Amino acid sequence: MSAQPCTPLALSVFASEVQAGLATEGQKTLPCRYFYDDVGTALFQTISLLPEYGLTRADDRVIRANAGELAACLPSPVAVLELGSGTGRKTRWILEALSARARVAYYPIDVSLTALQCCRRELSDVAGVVPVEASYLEGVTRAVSLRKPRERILTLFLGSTIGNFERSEMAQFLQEVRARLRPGDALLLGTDLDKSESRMTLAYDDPLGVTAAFNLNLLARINRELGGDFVIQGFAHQALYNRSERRIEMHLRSRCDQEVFIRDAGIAVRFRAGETIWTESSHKFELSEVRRLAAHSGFNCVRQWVDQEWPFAESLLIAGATRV
Ligand code: AVJ
Repeated sequence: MSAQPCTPLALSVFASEVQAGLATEGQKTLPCRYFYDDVGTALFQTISLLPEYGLTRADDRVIRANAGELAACLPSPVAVLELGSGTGRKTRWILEALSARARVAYYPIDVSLTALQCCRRELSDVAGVVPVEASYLEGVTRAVSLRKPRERILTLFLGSTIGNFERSEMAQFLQEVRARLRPGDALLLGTDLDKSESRMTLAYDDPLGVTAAFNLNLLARINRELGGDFVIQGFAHQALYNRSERRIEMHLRSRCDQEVFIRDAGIAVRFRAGETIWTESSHKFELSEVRRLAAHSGFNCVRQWVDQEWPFAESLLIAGATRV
């Protein structure tokens, strides 16, 4: 999770992605990656405390309950990599279980320096923390280059972040991770499972409006960092469950006909009343689907642990002998 403001180079990437997503015919979009500036990160942390949003607590519970069994599945020594480490809270259970056998190296990978500093502060007592400030794949490349002889790698991809990818892009991304690993290395993948529609829509449209603020912050961030003039009250948060795609879609719906200028993206954008910006997809999974996804990405799924209170799965994938 991040804590920008963007550096000048990253800012021009942000500007061009905003331009590409909004200055277009048809459905307007914005990448969900940009939710996580300091304000968005704090709002997401609040979401994870809401009774309606059980995902983060379920992730934490399954890991905590099964960390010992997970460690028993892996030979020693192990180096742990984490994609999008955030504050590293759930990671403590895994590092503790592994470090009962041997000292563990932990490479949190995040684009946010604030998140990495937090990880180092929180986890230095249980592991040798080596922060890697990079995108996911670049970070994996860098971390594996520091591998010690005989060391196995366990990569963590938790919190159902994989659910934010398009389904067609999930296997492709995991293949890229697999290509950087060796046979026998492991990937622990957290996925939110399908549940009743009412539970899911409430989780993404909570009565306090925290998720609405999280979604709308994307427009406020464009105003702050790219010189936009969005009137925030002119848009409404919307969370829809798409049953055939098995995903929650978050949108920002224009309440009226309006035009918005975004100085640093060099665009003027017209909205019709009711028109939306699609900001996030949060895919939900079946257990068998995760096993299939693993197989298509060059991994074998050897264990799956599920939280009963809030259906959520942790799947342990082992890199196979051949890449795909
Ligand atoms: C960060 C992937 C866990 O998709 O559920 C929370 C982000 N979006 N509420 C998710 C989010 C709306 C979230 N993850």
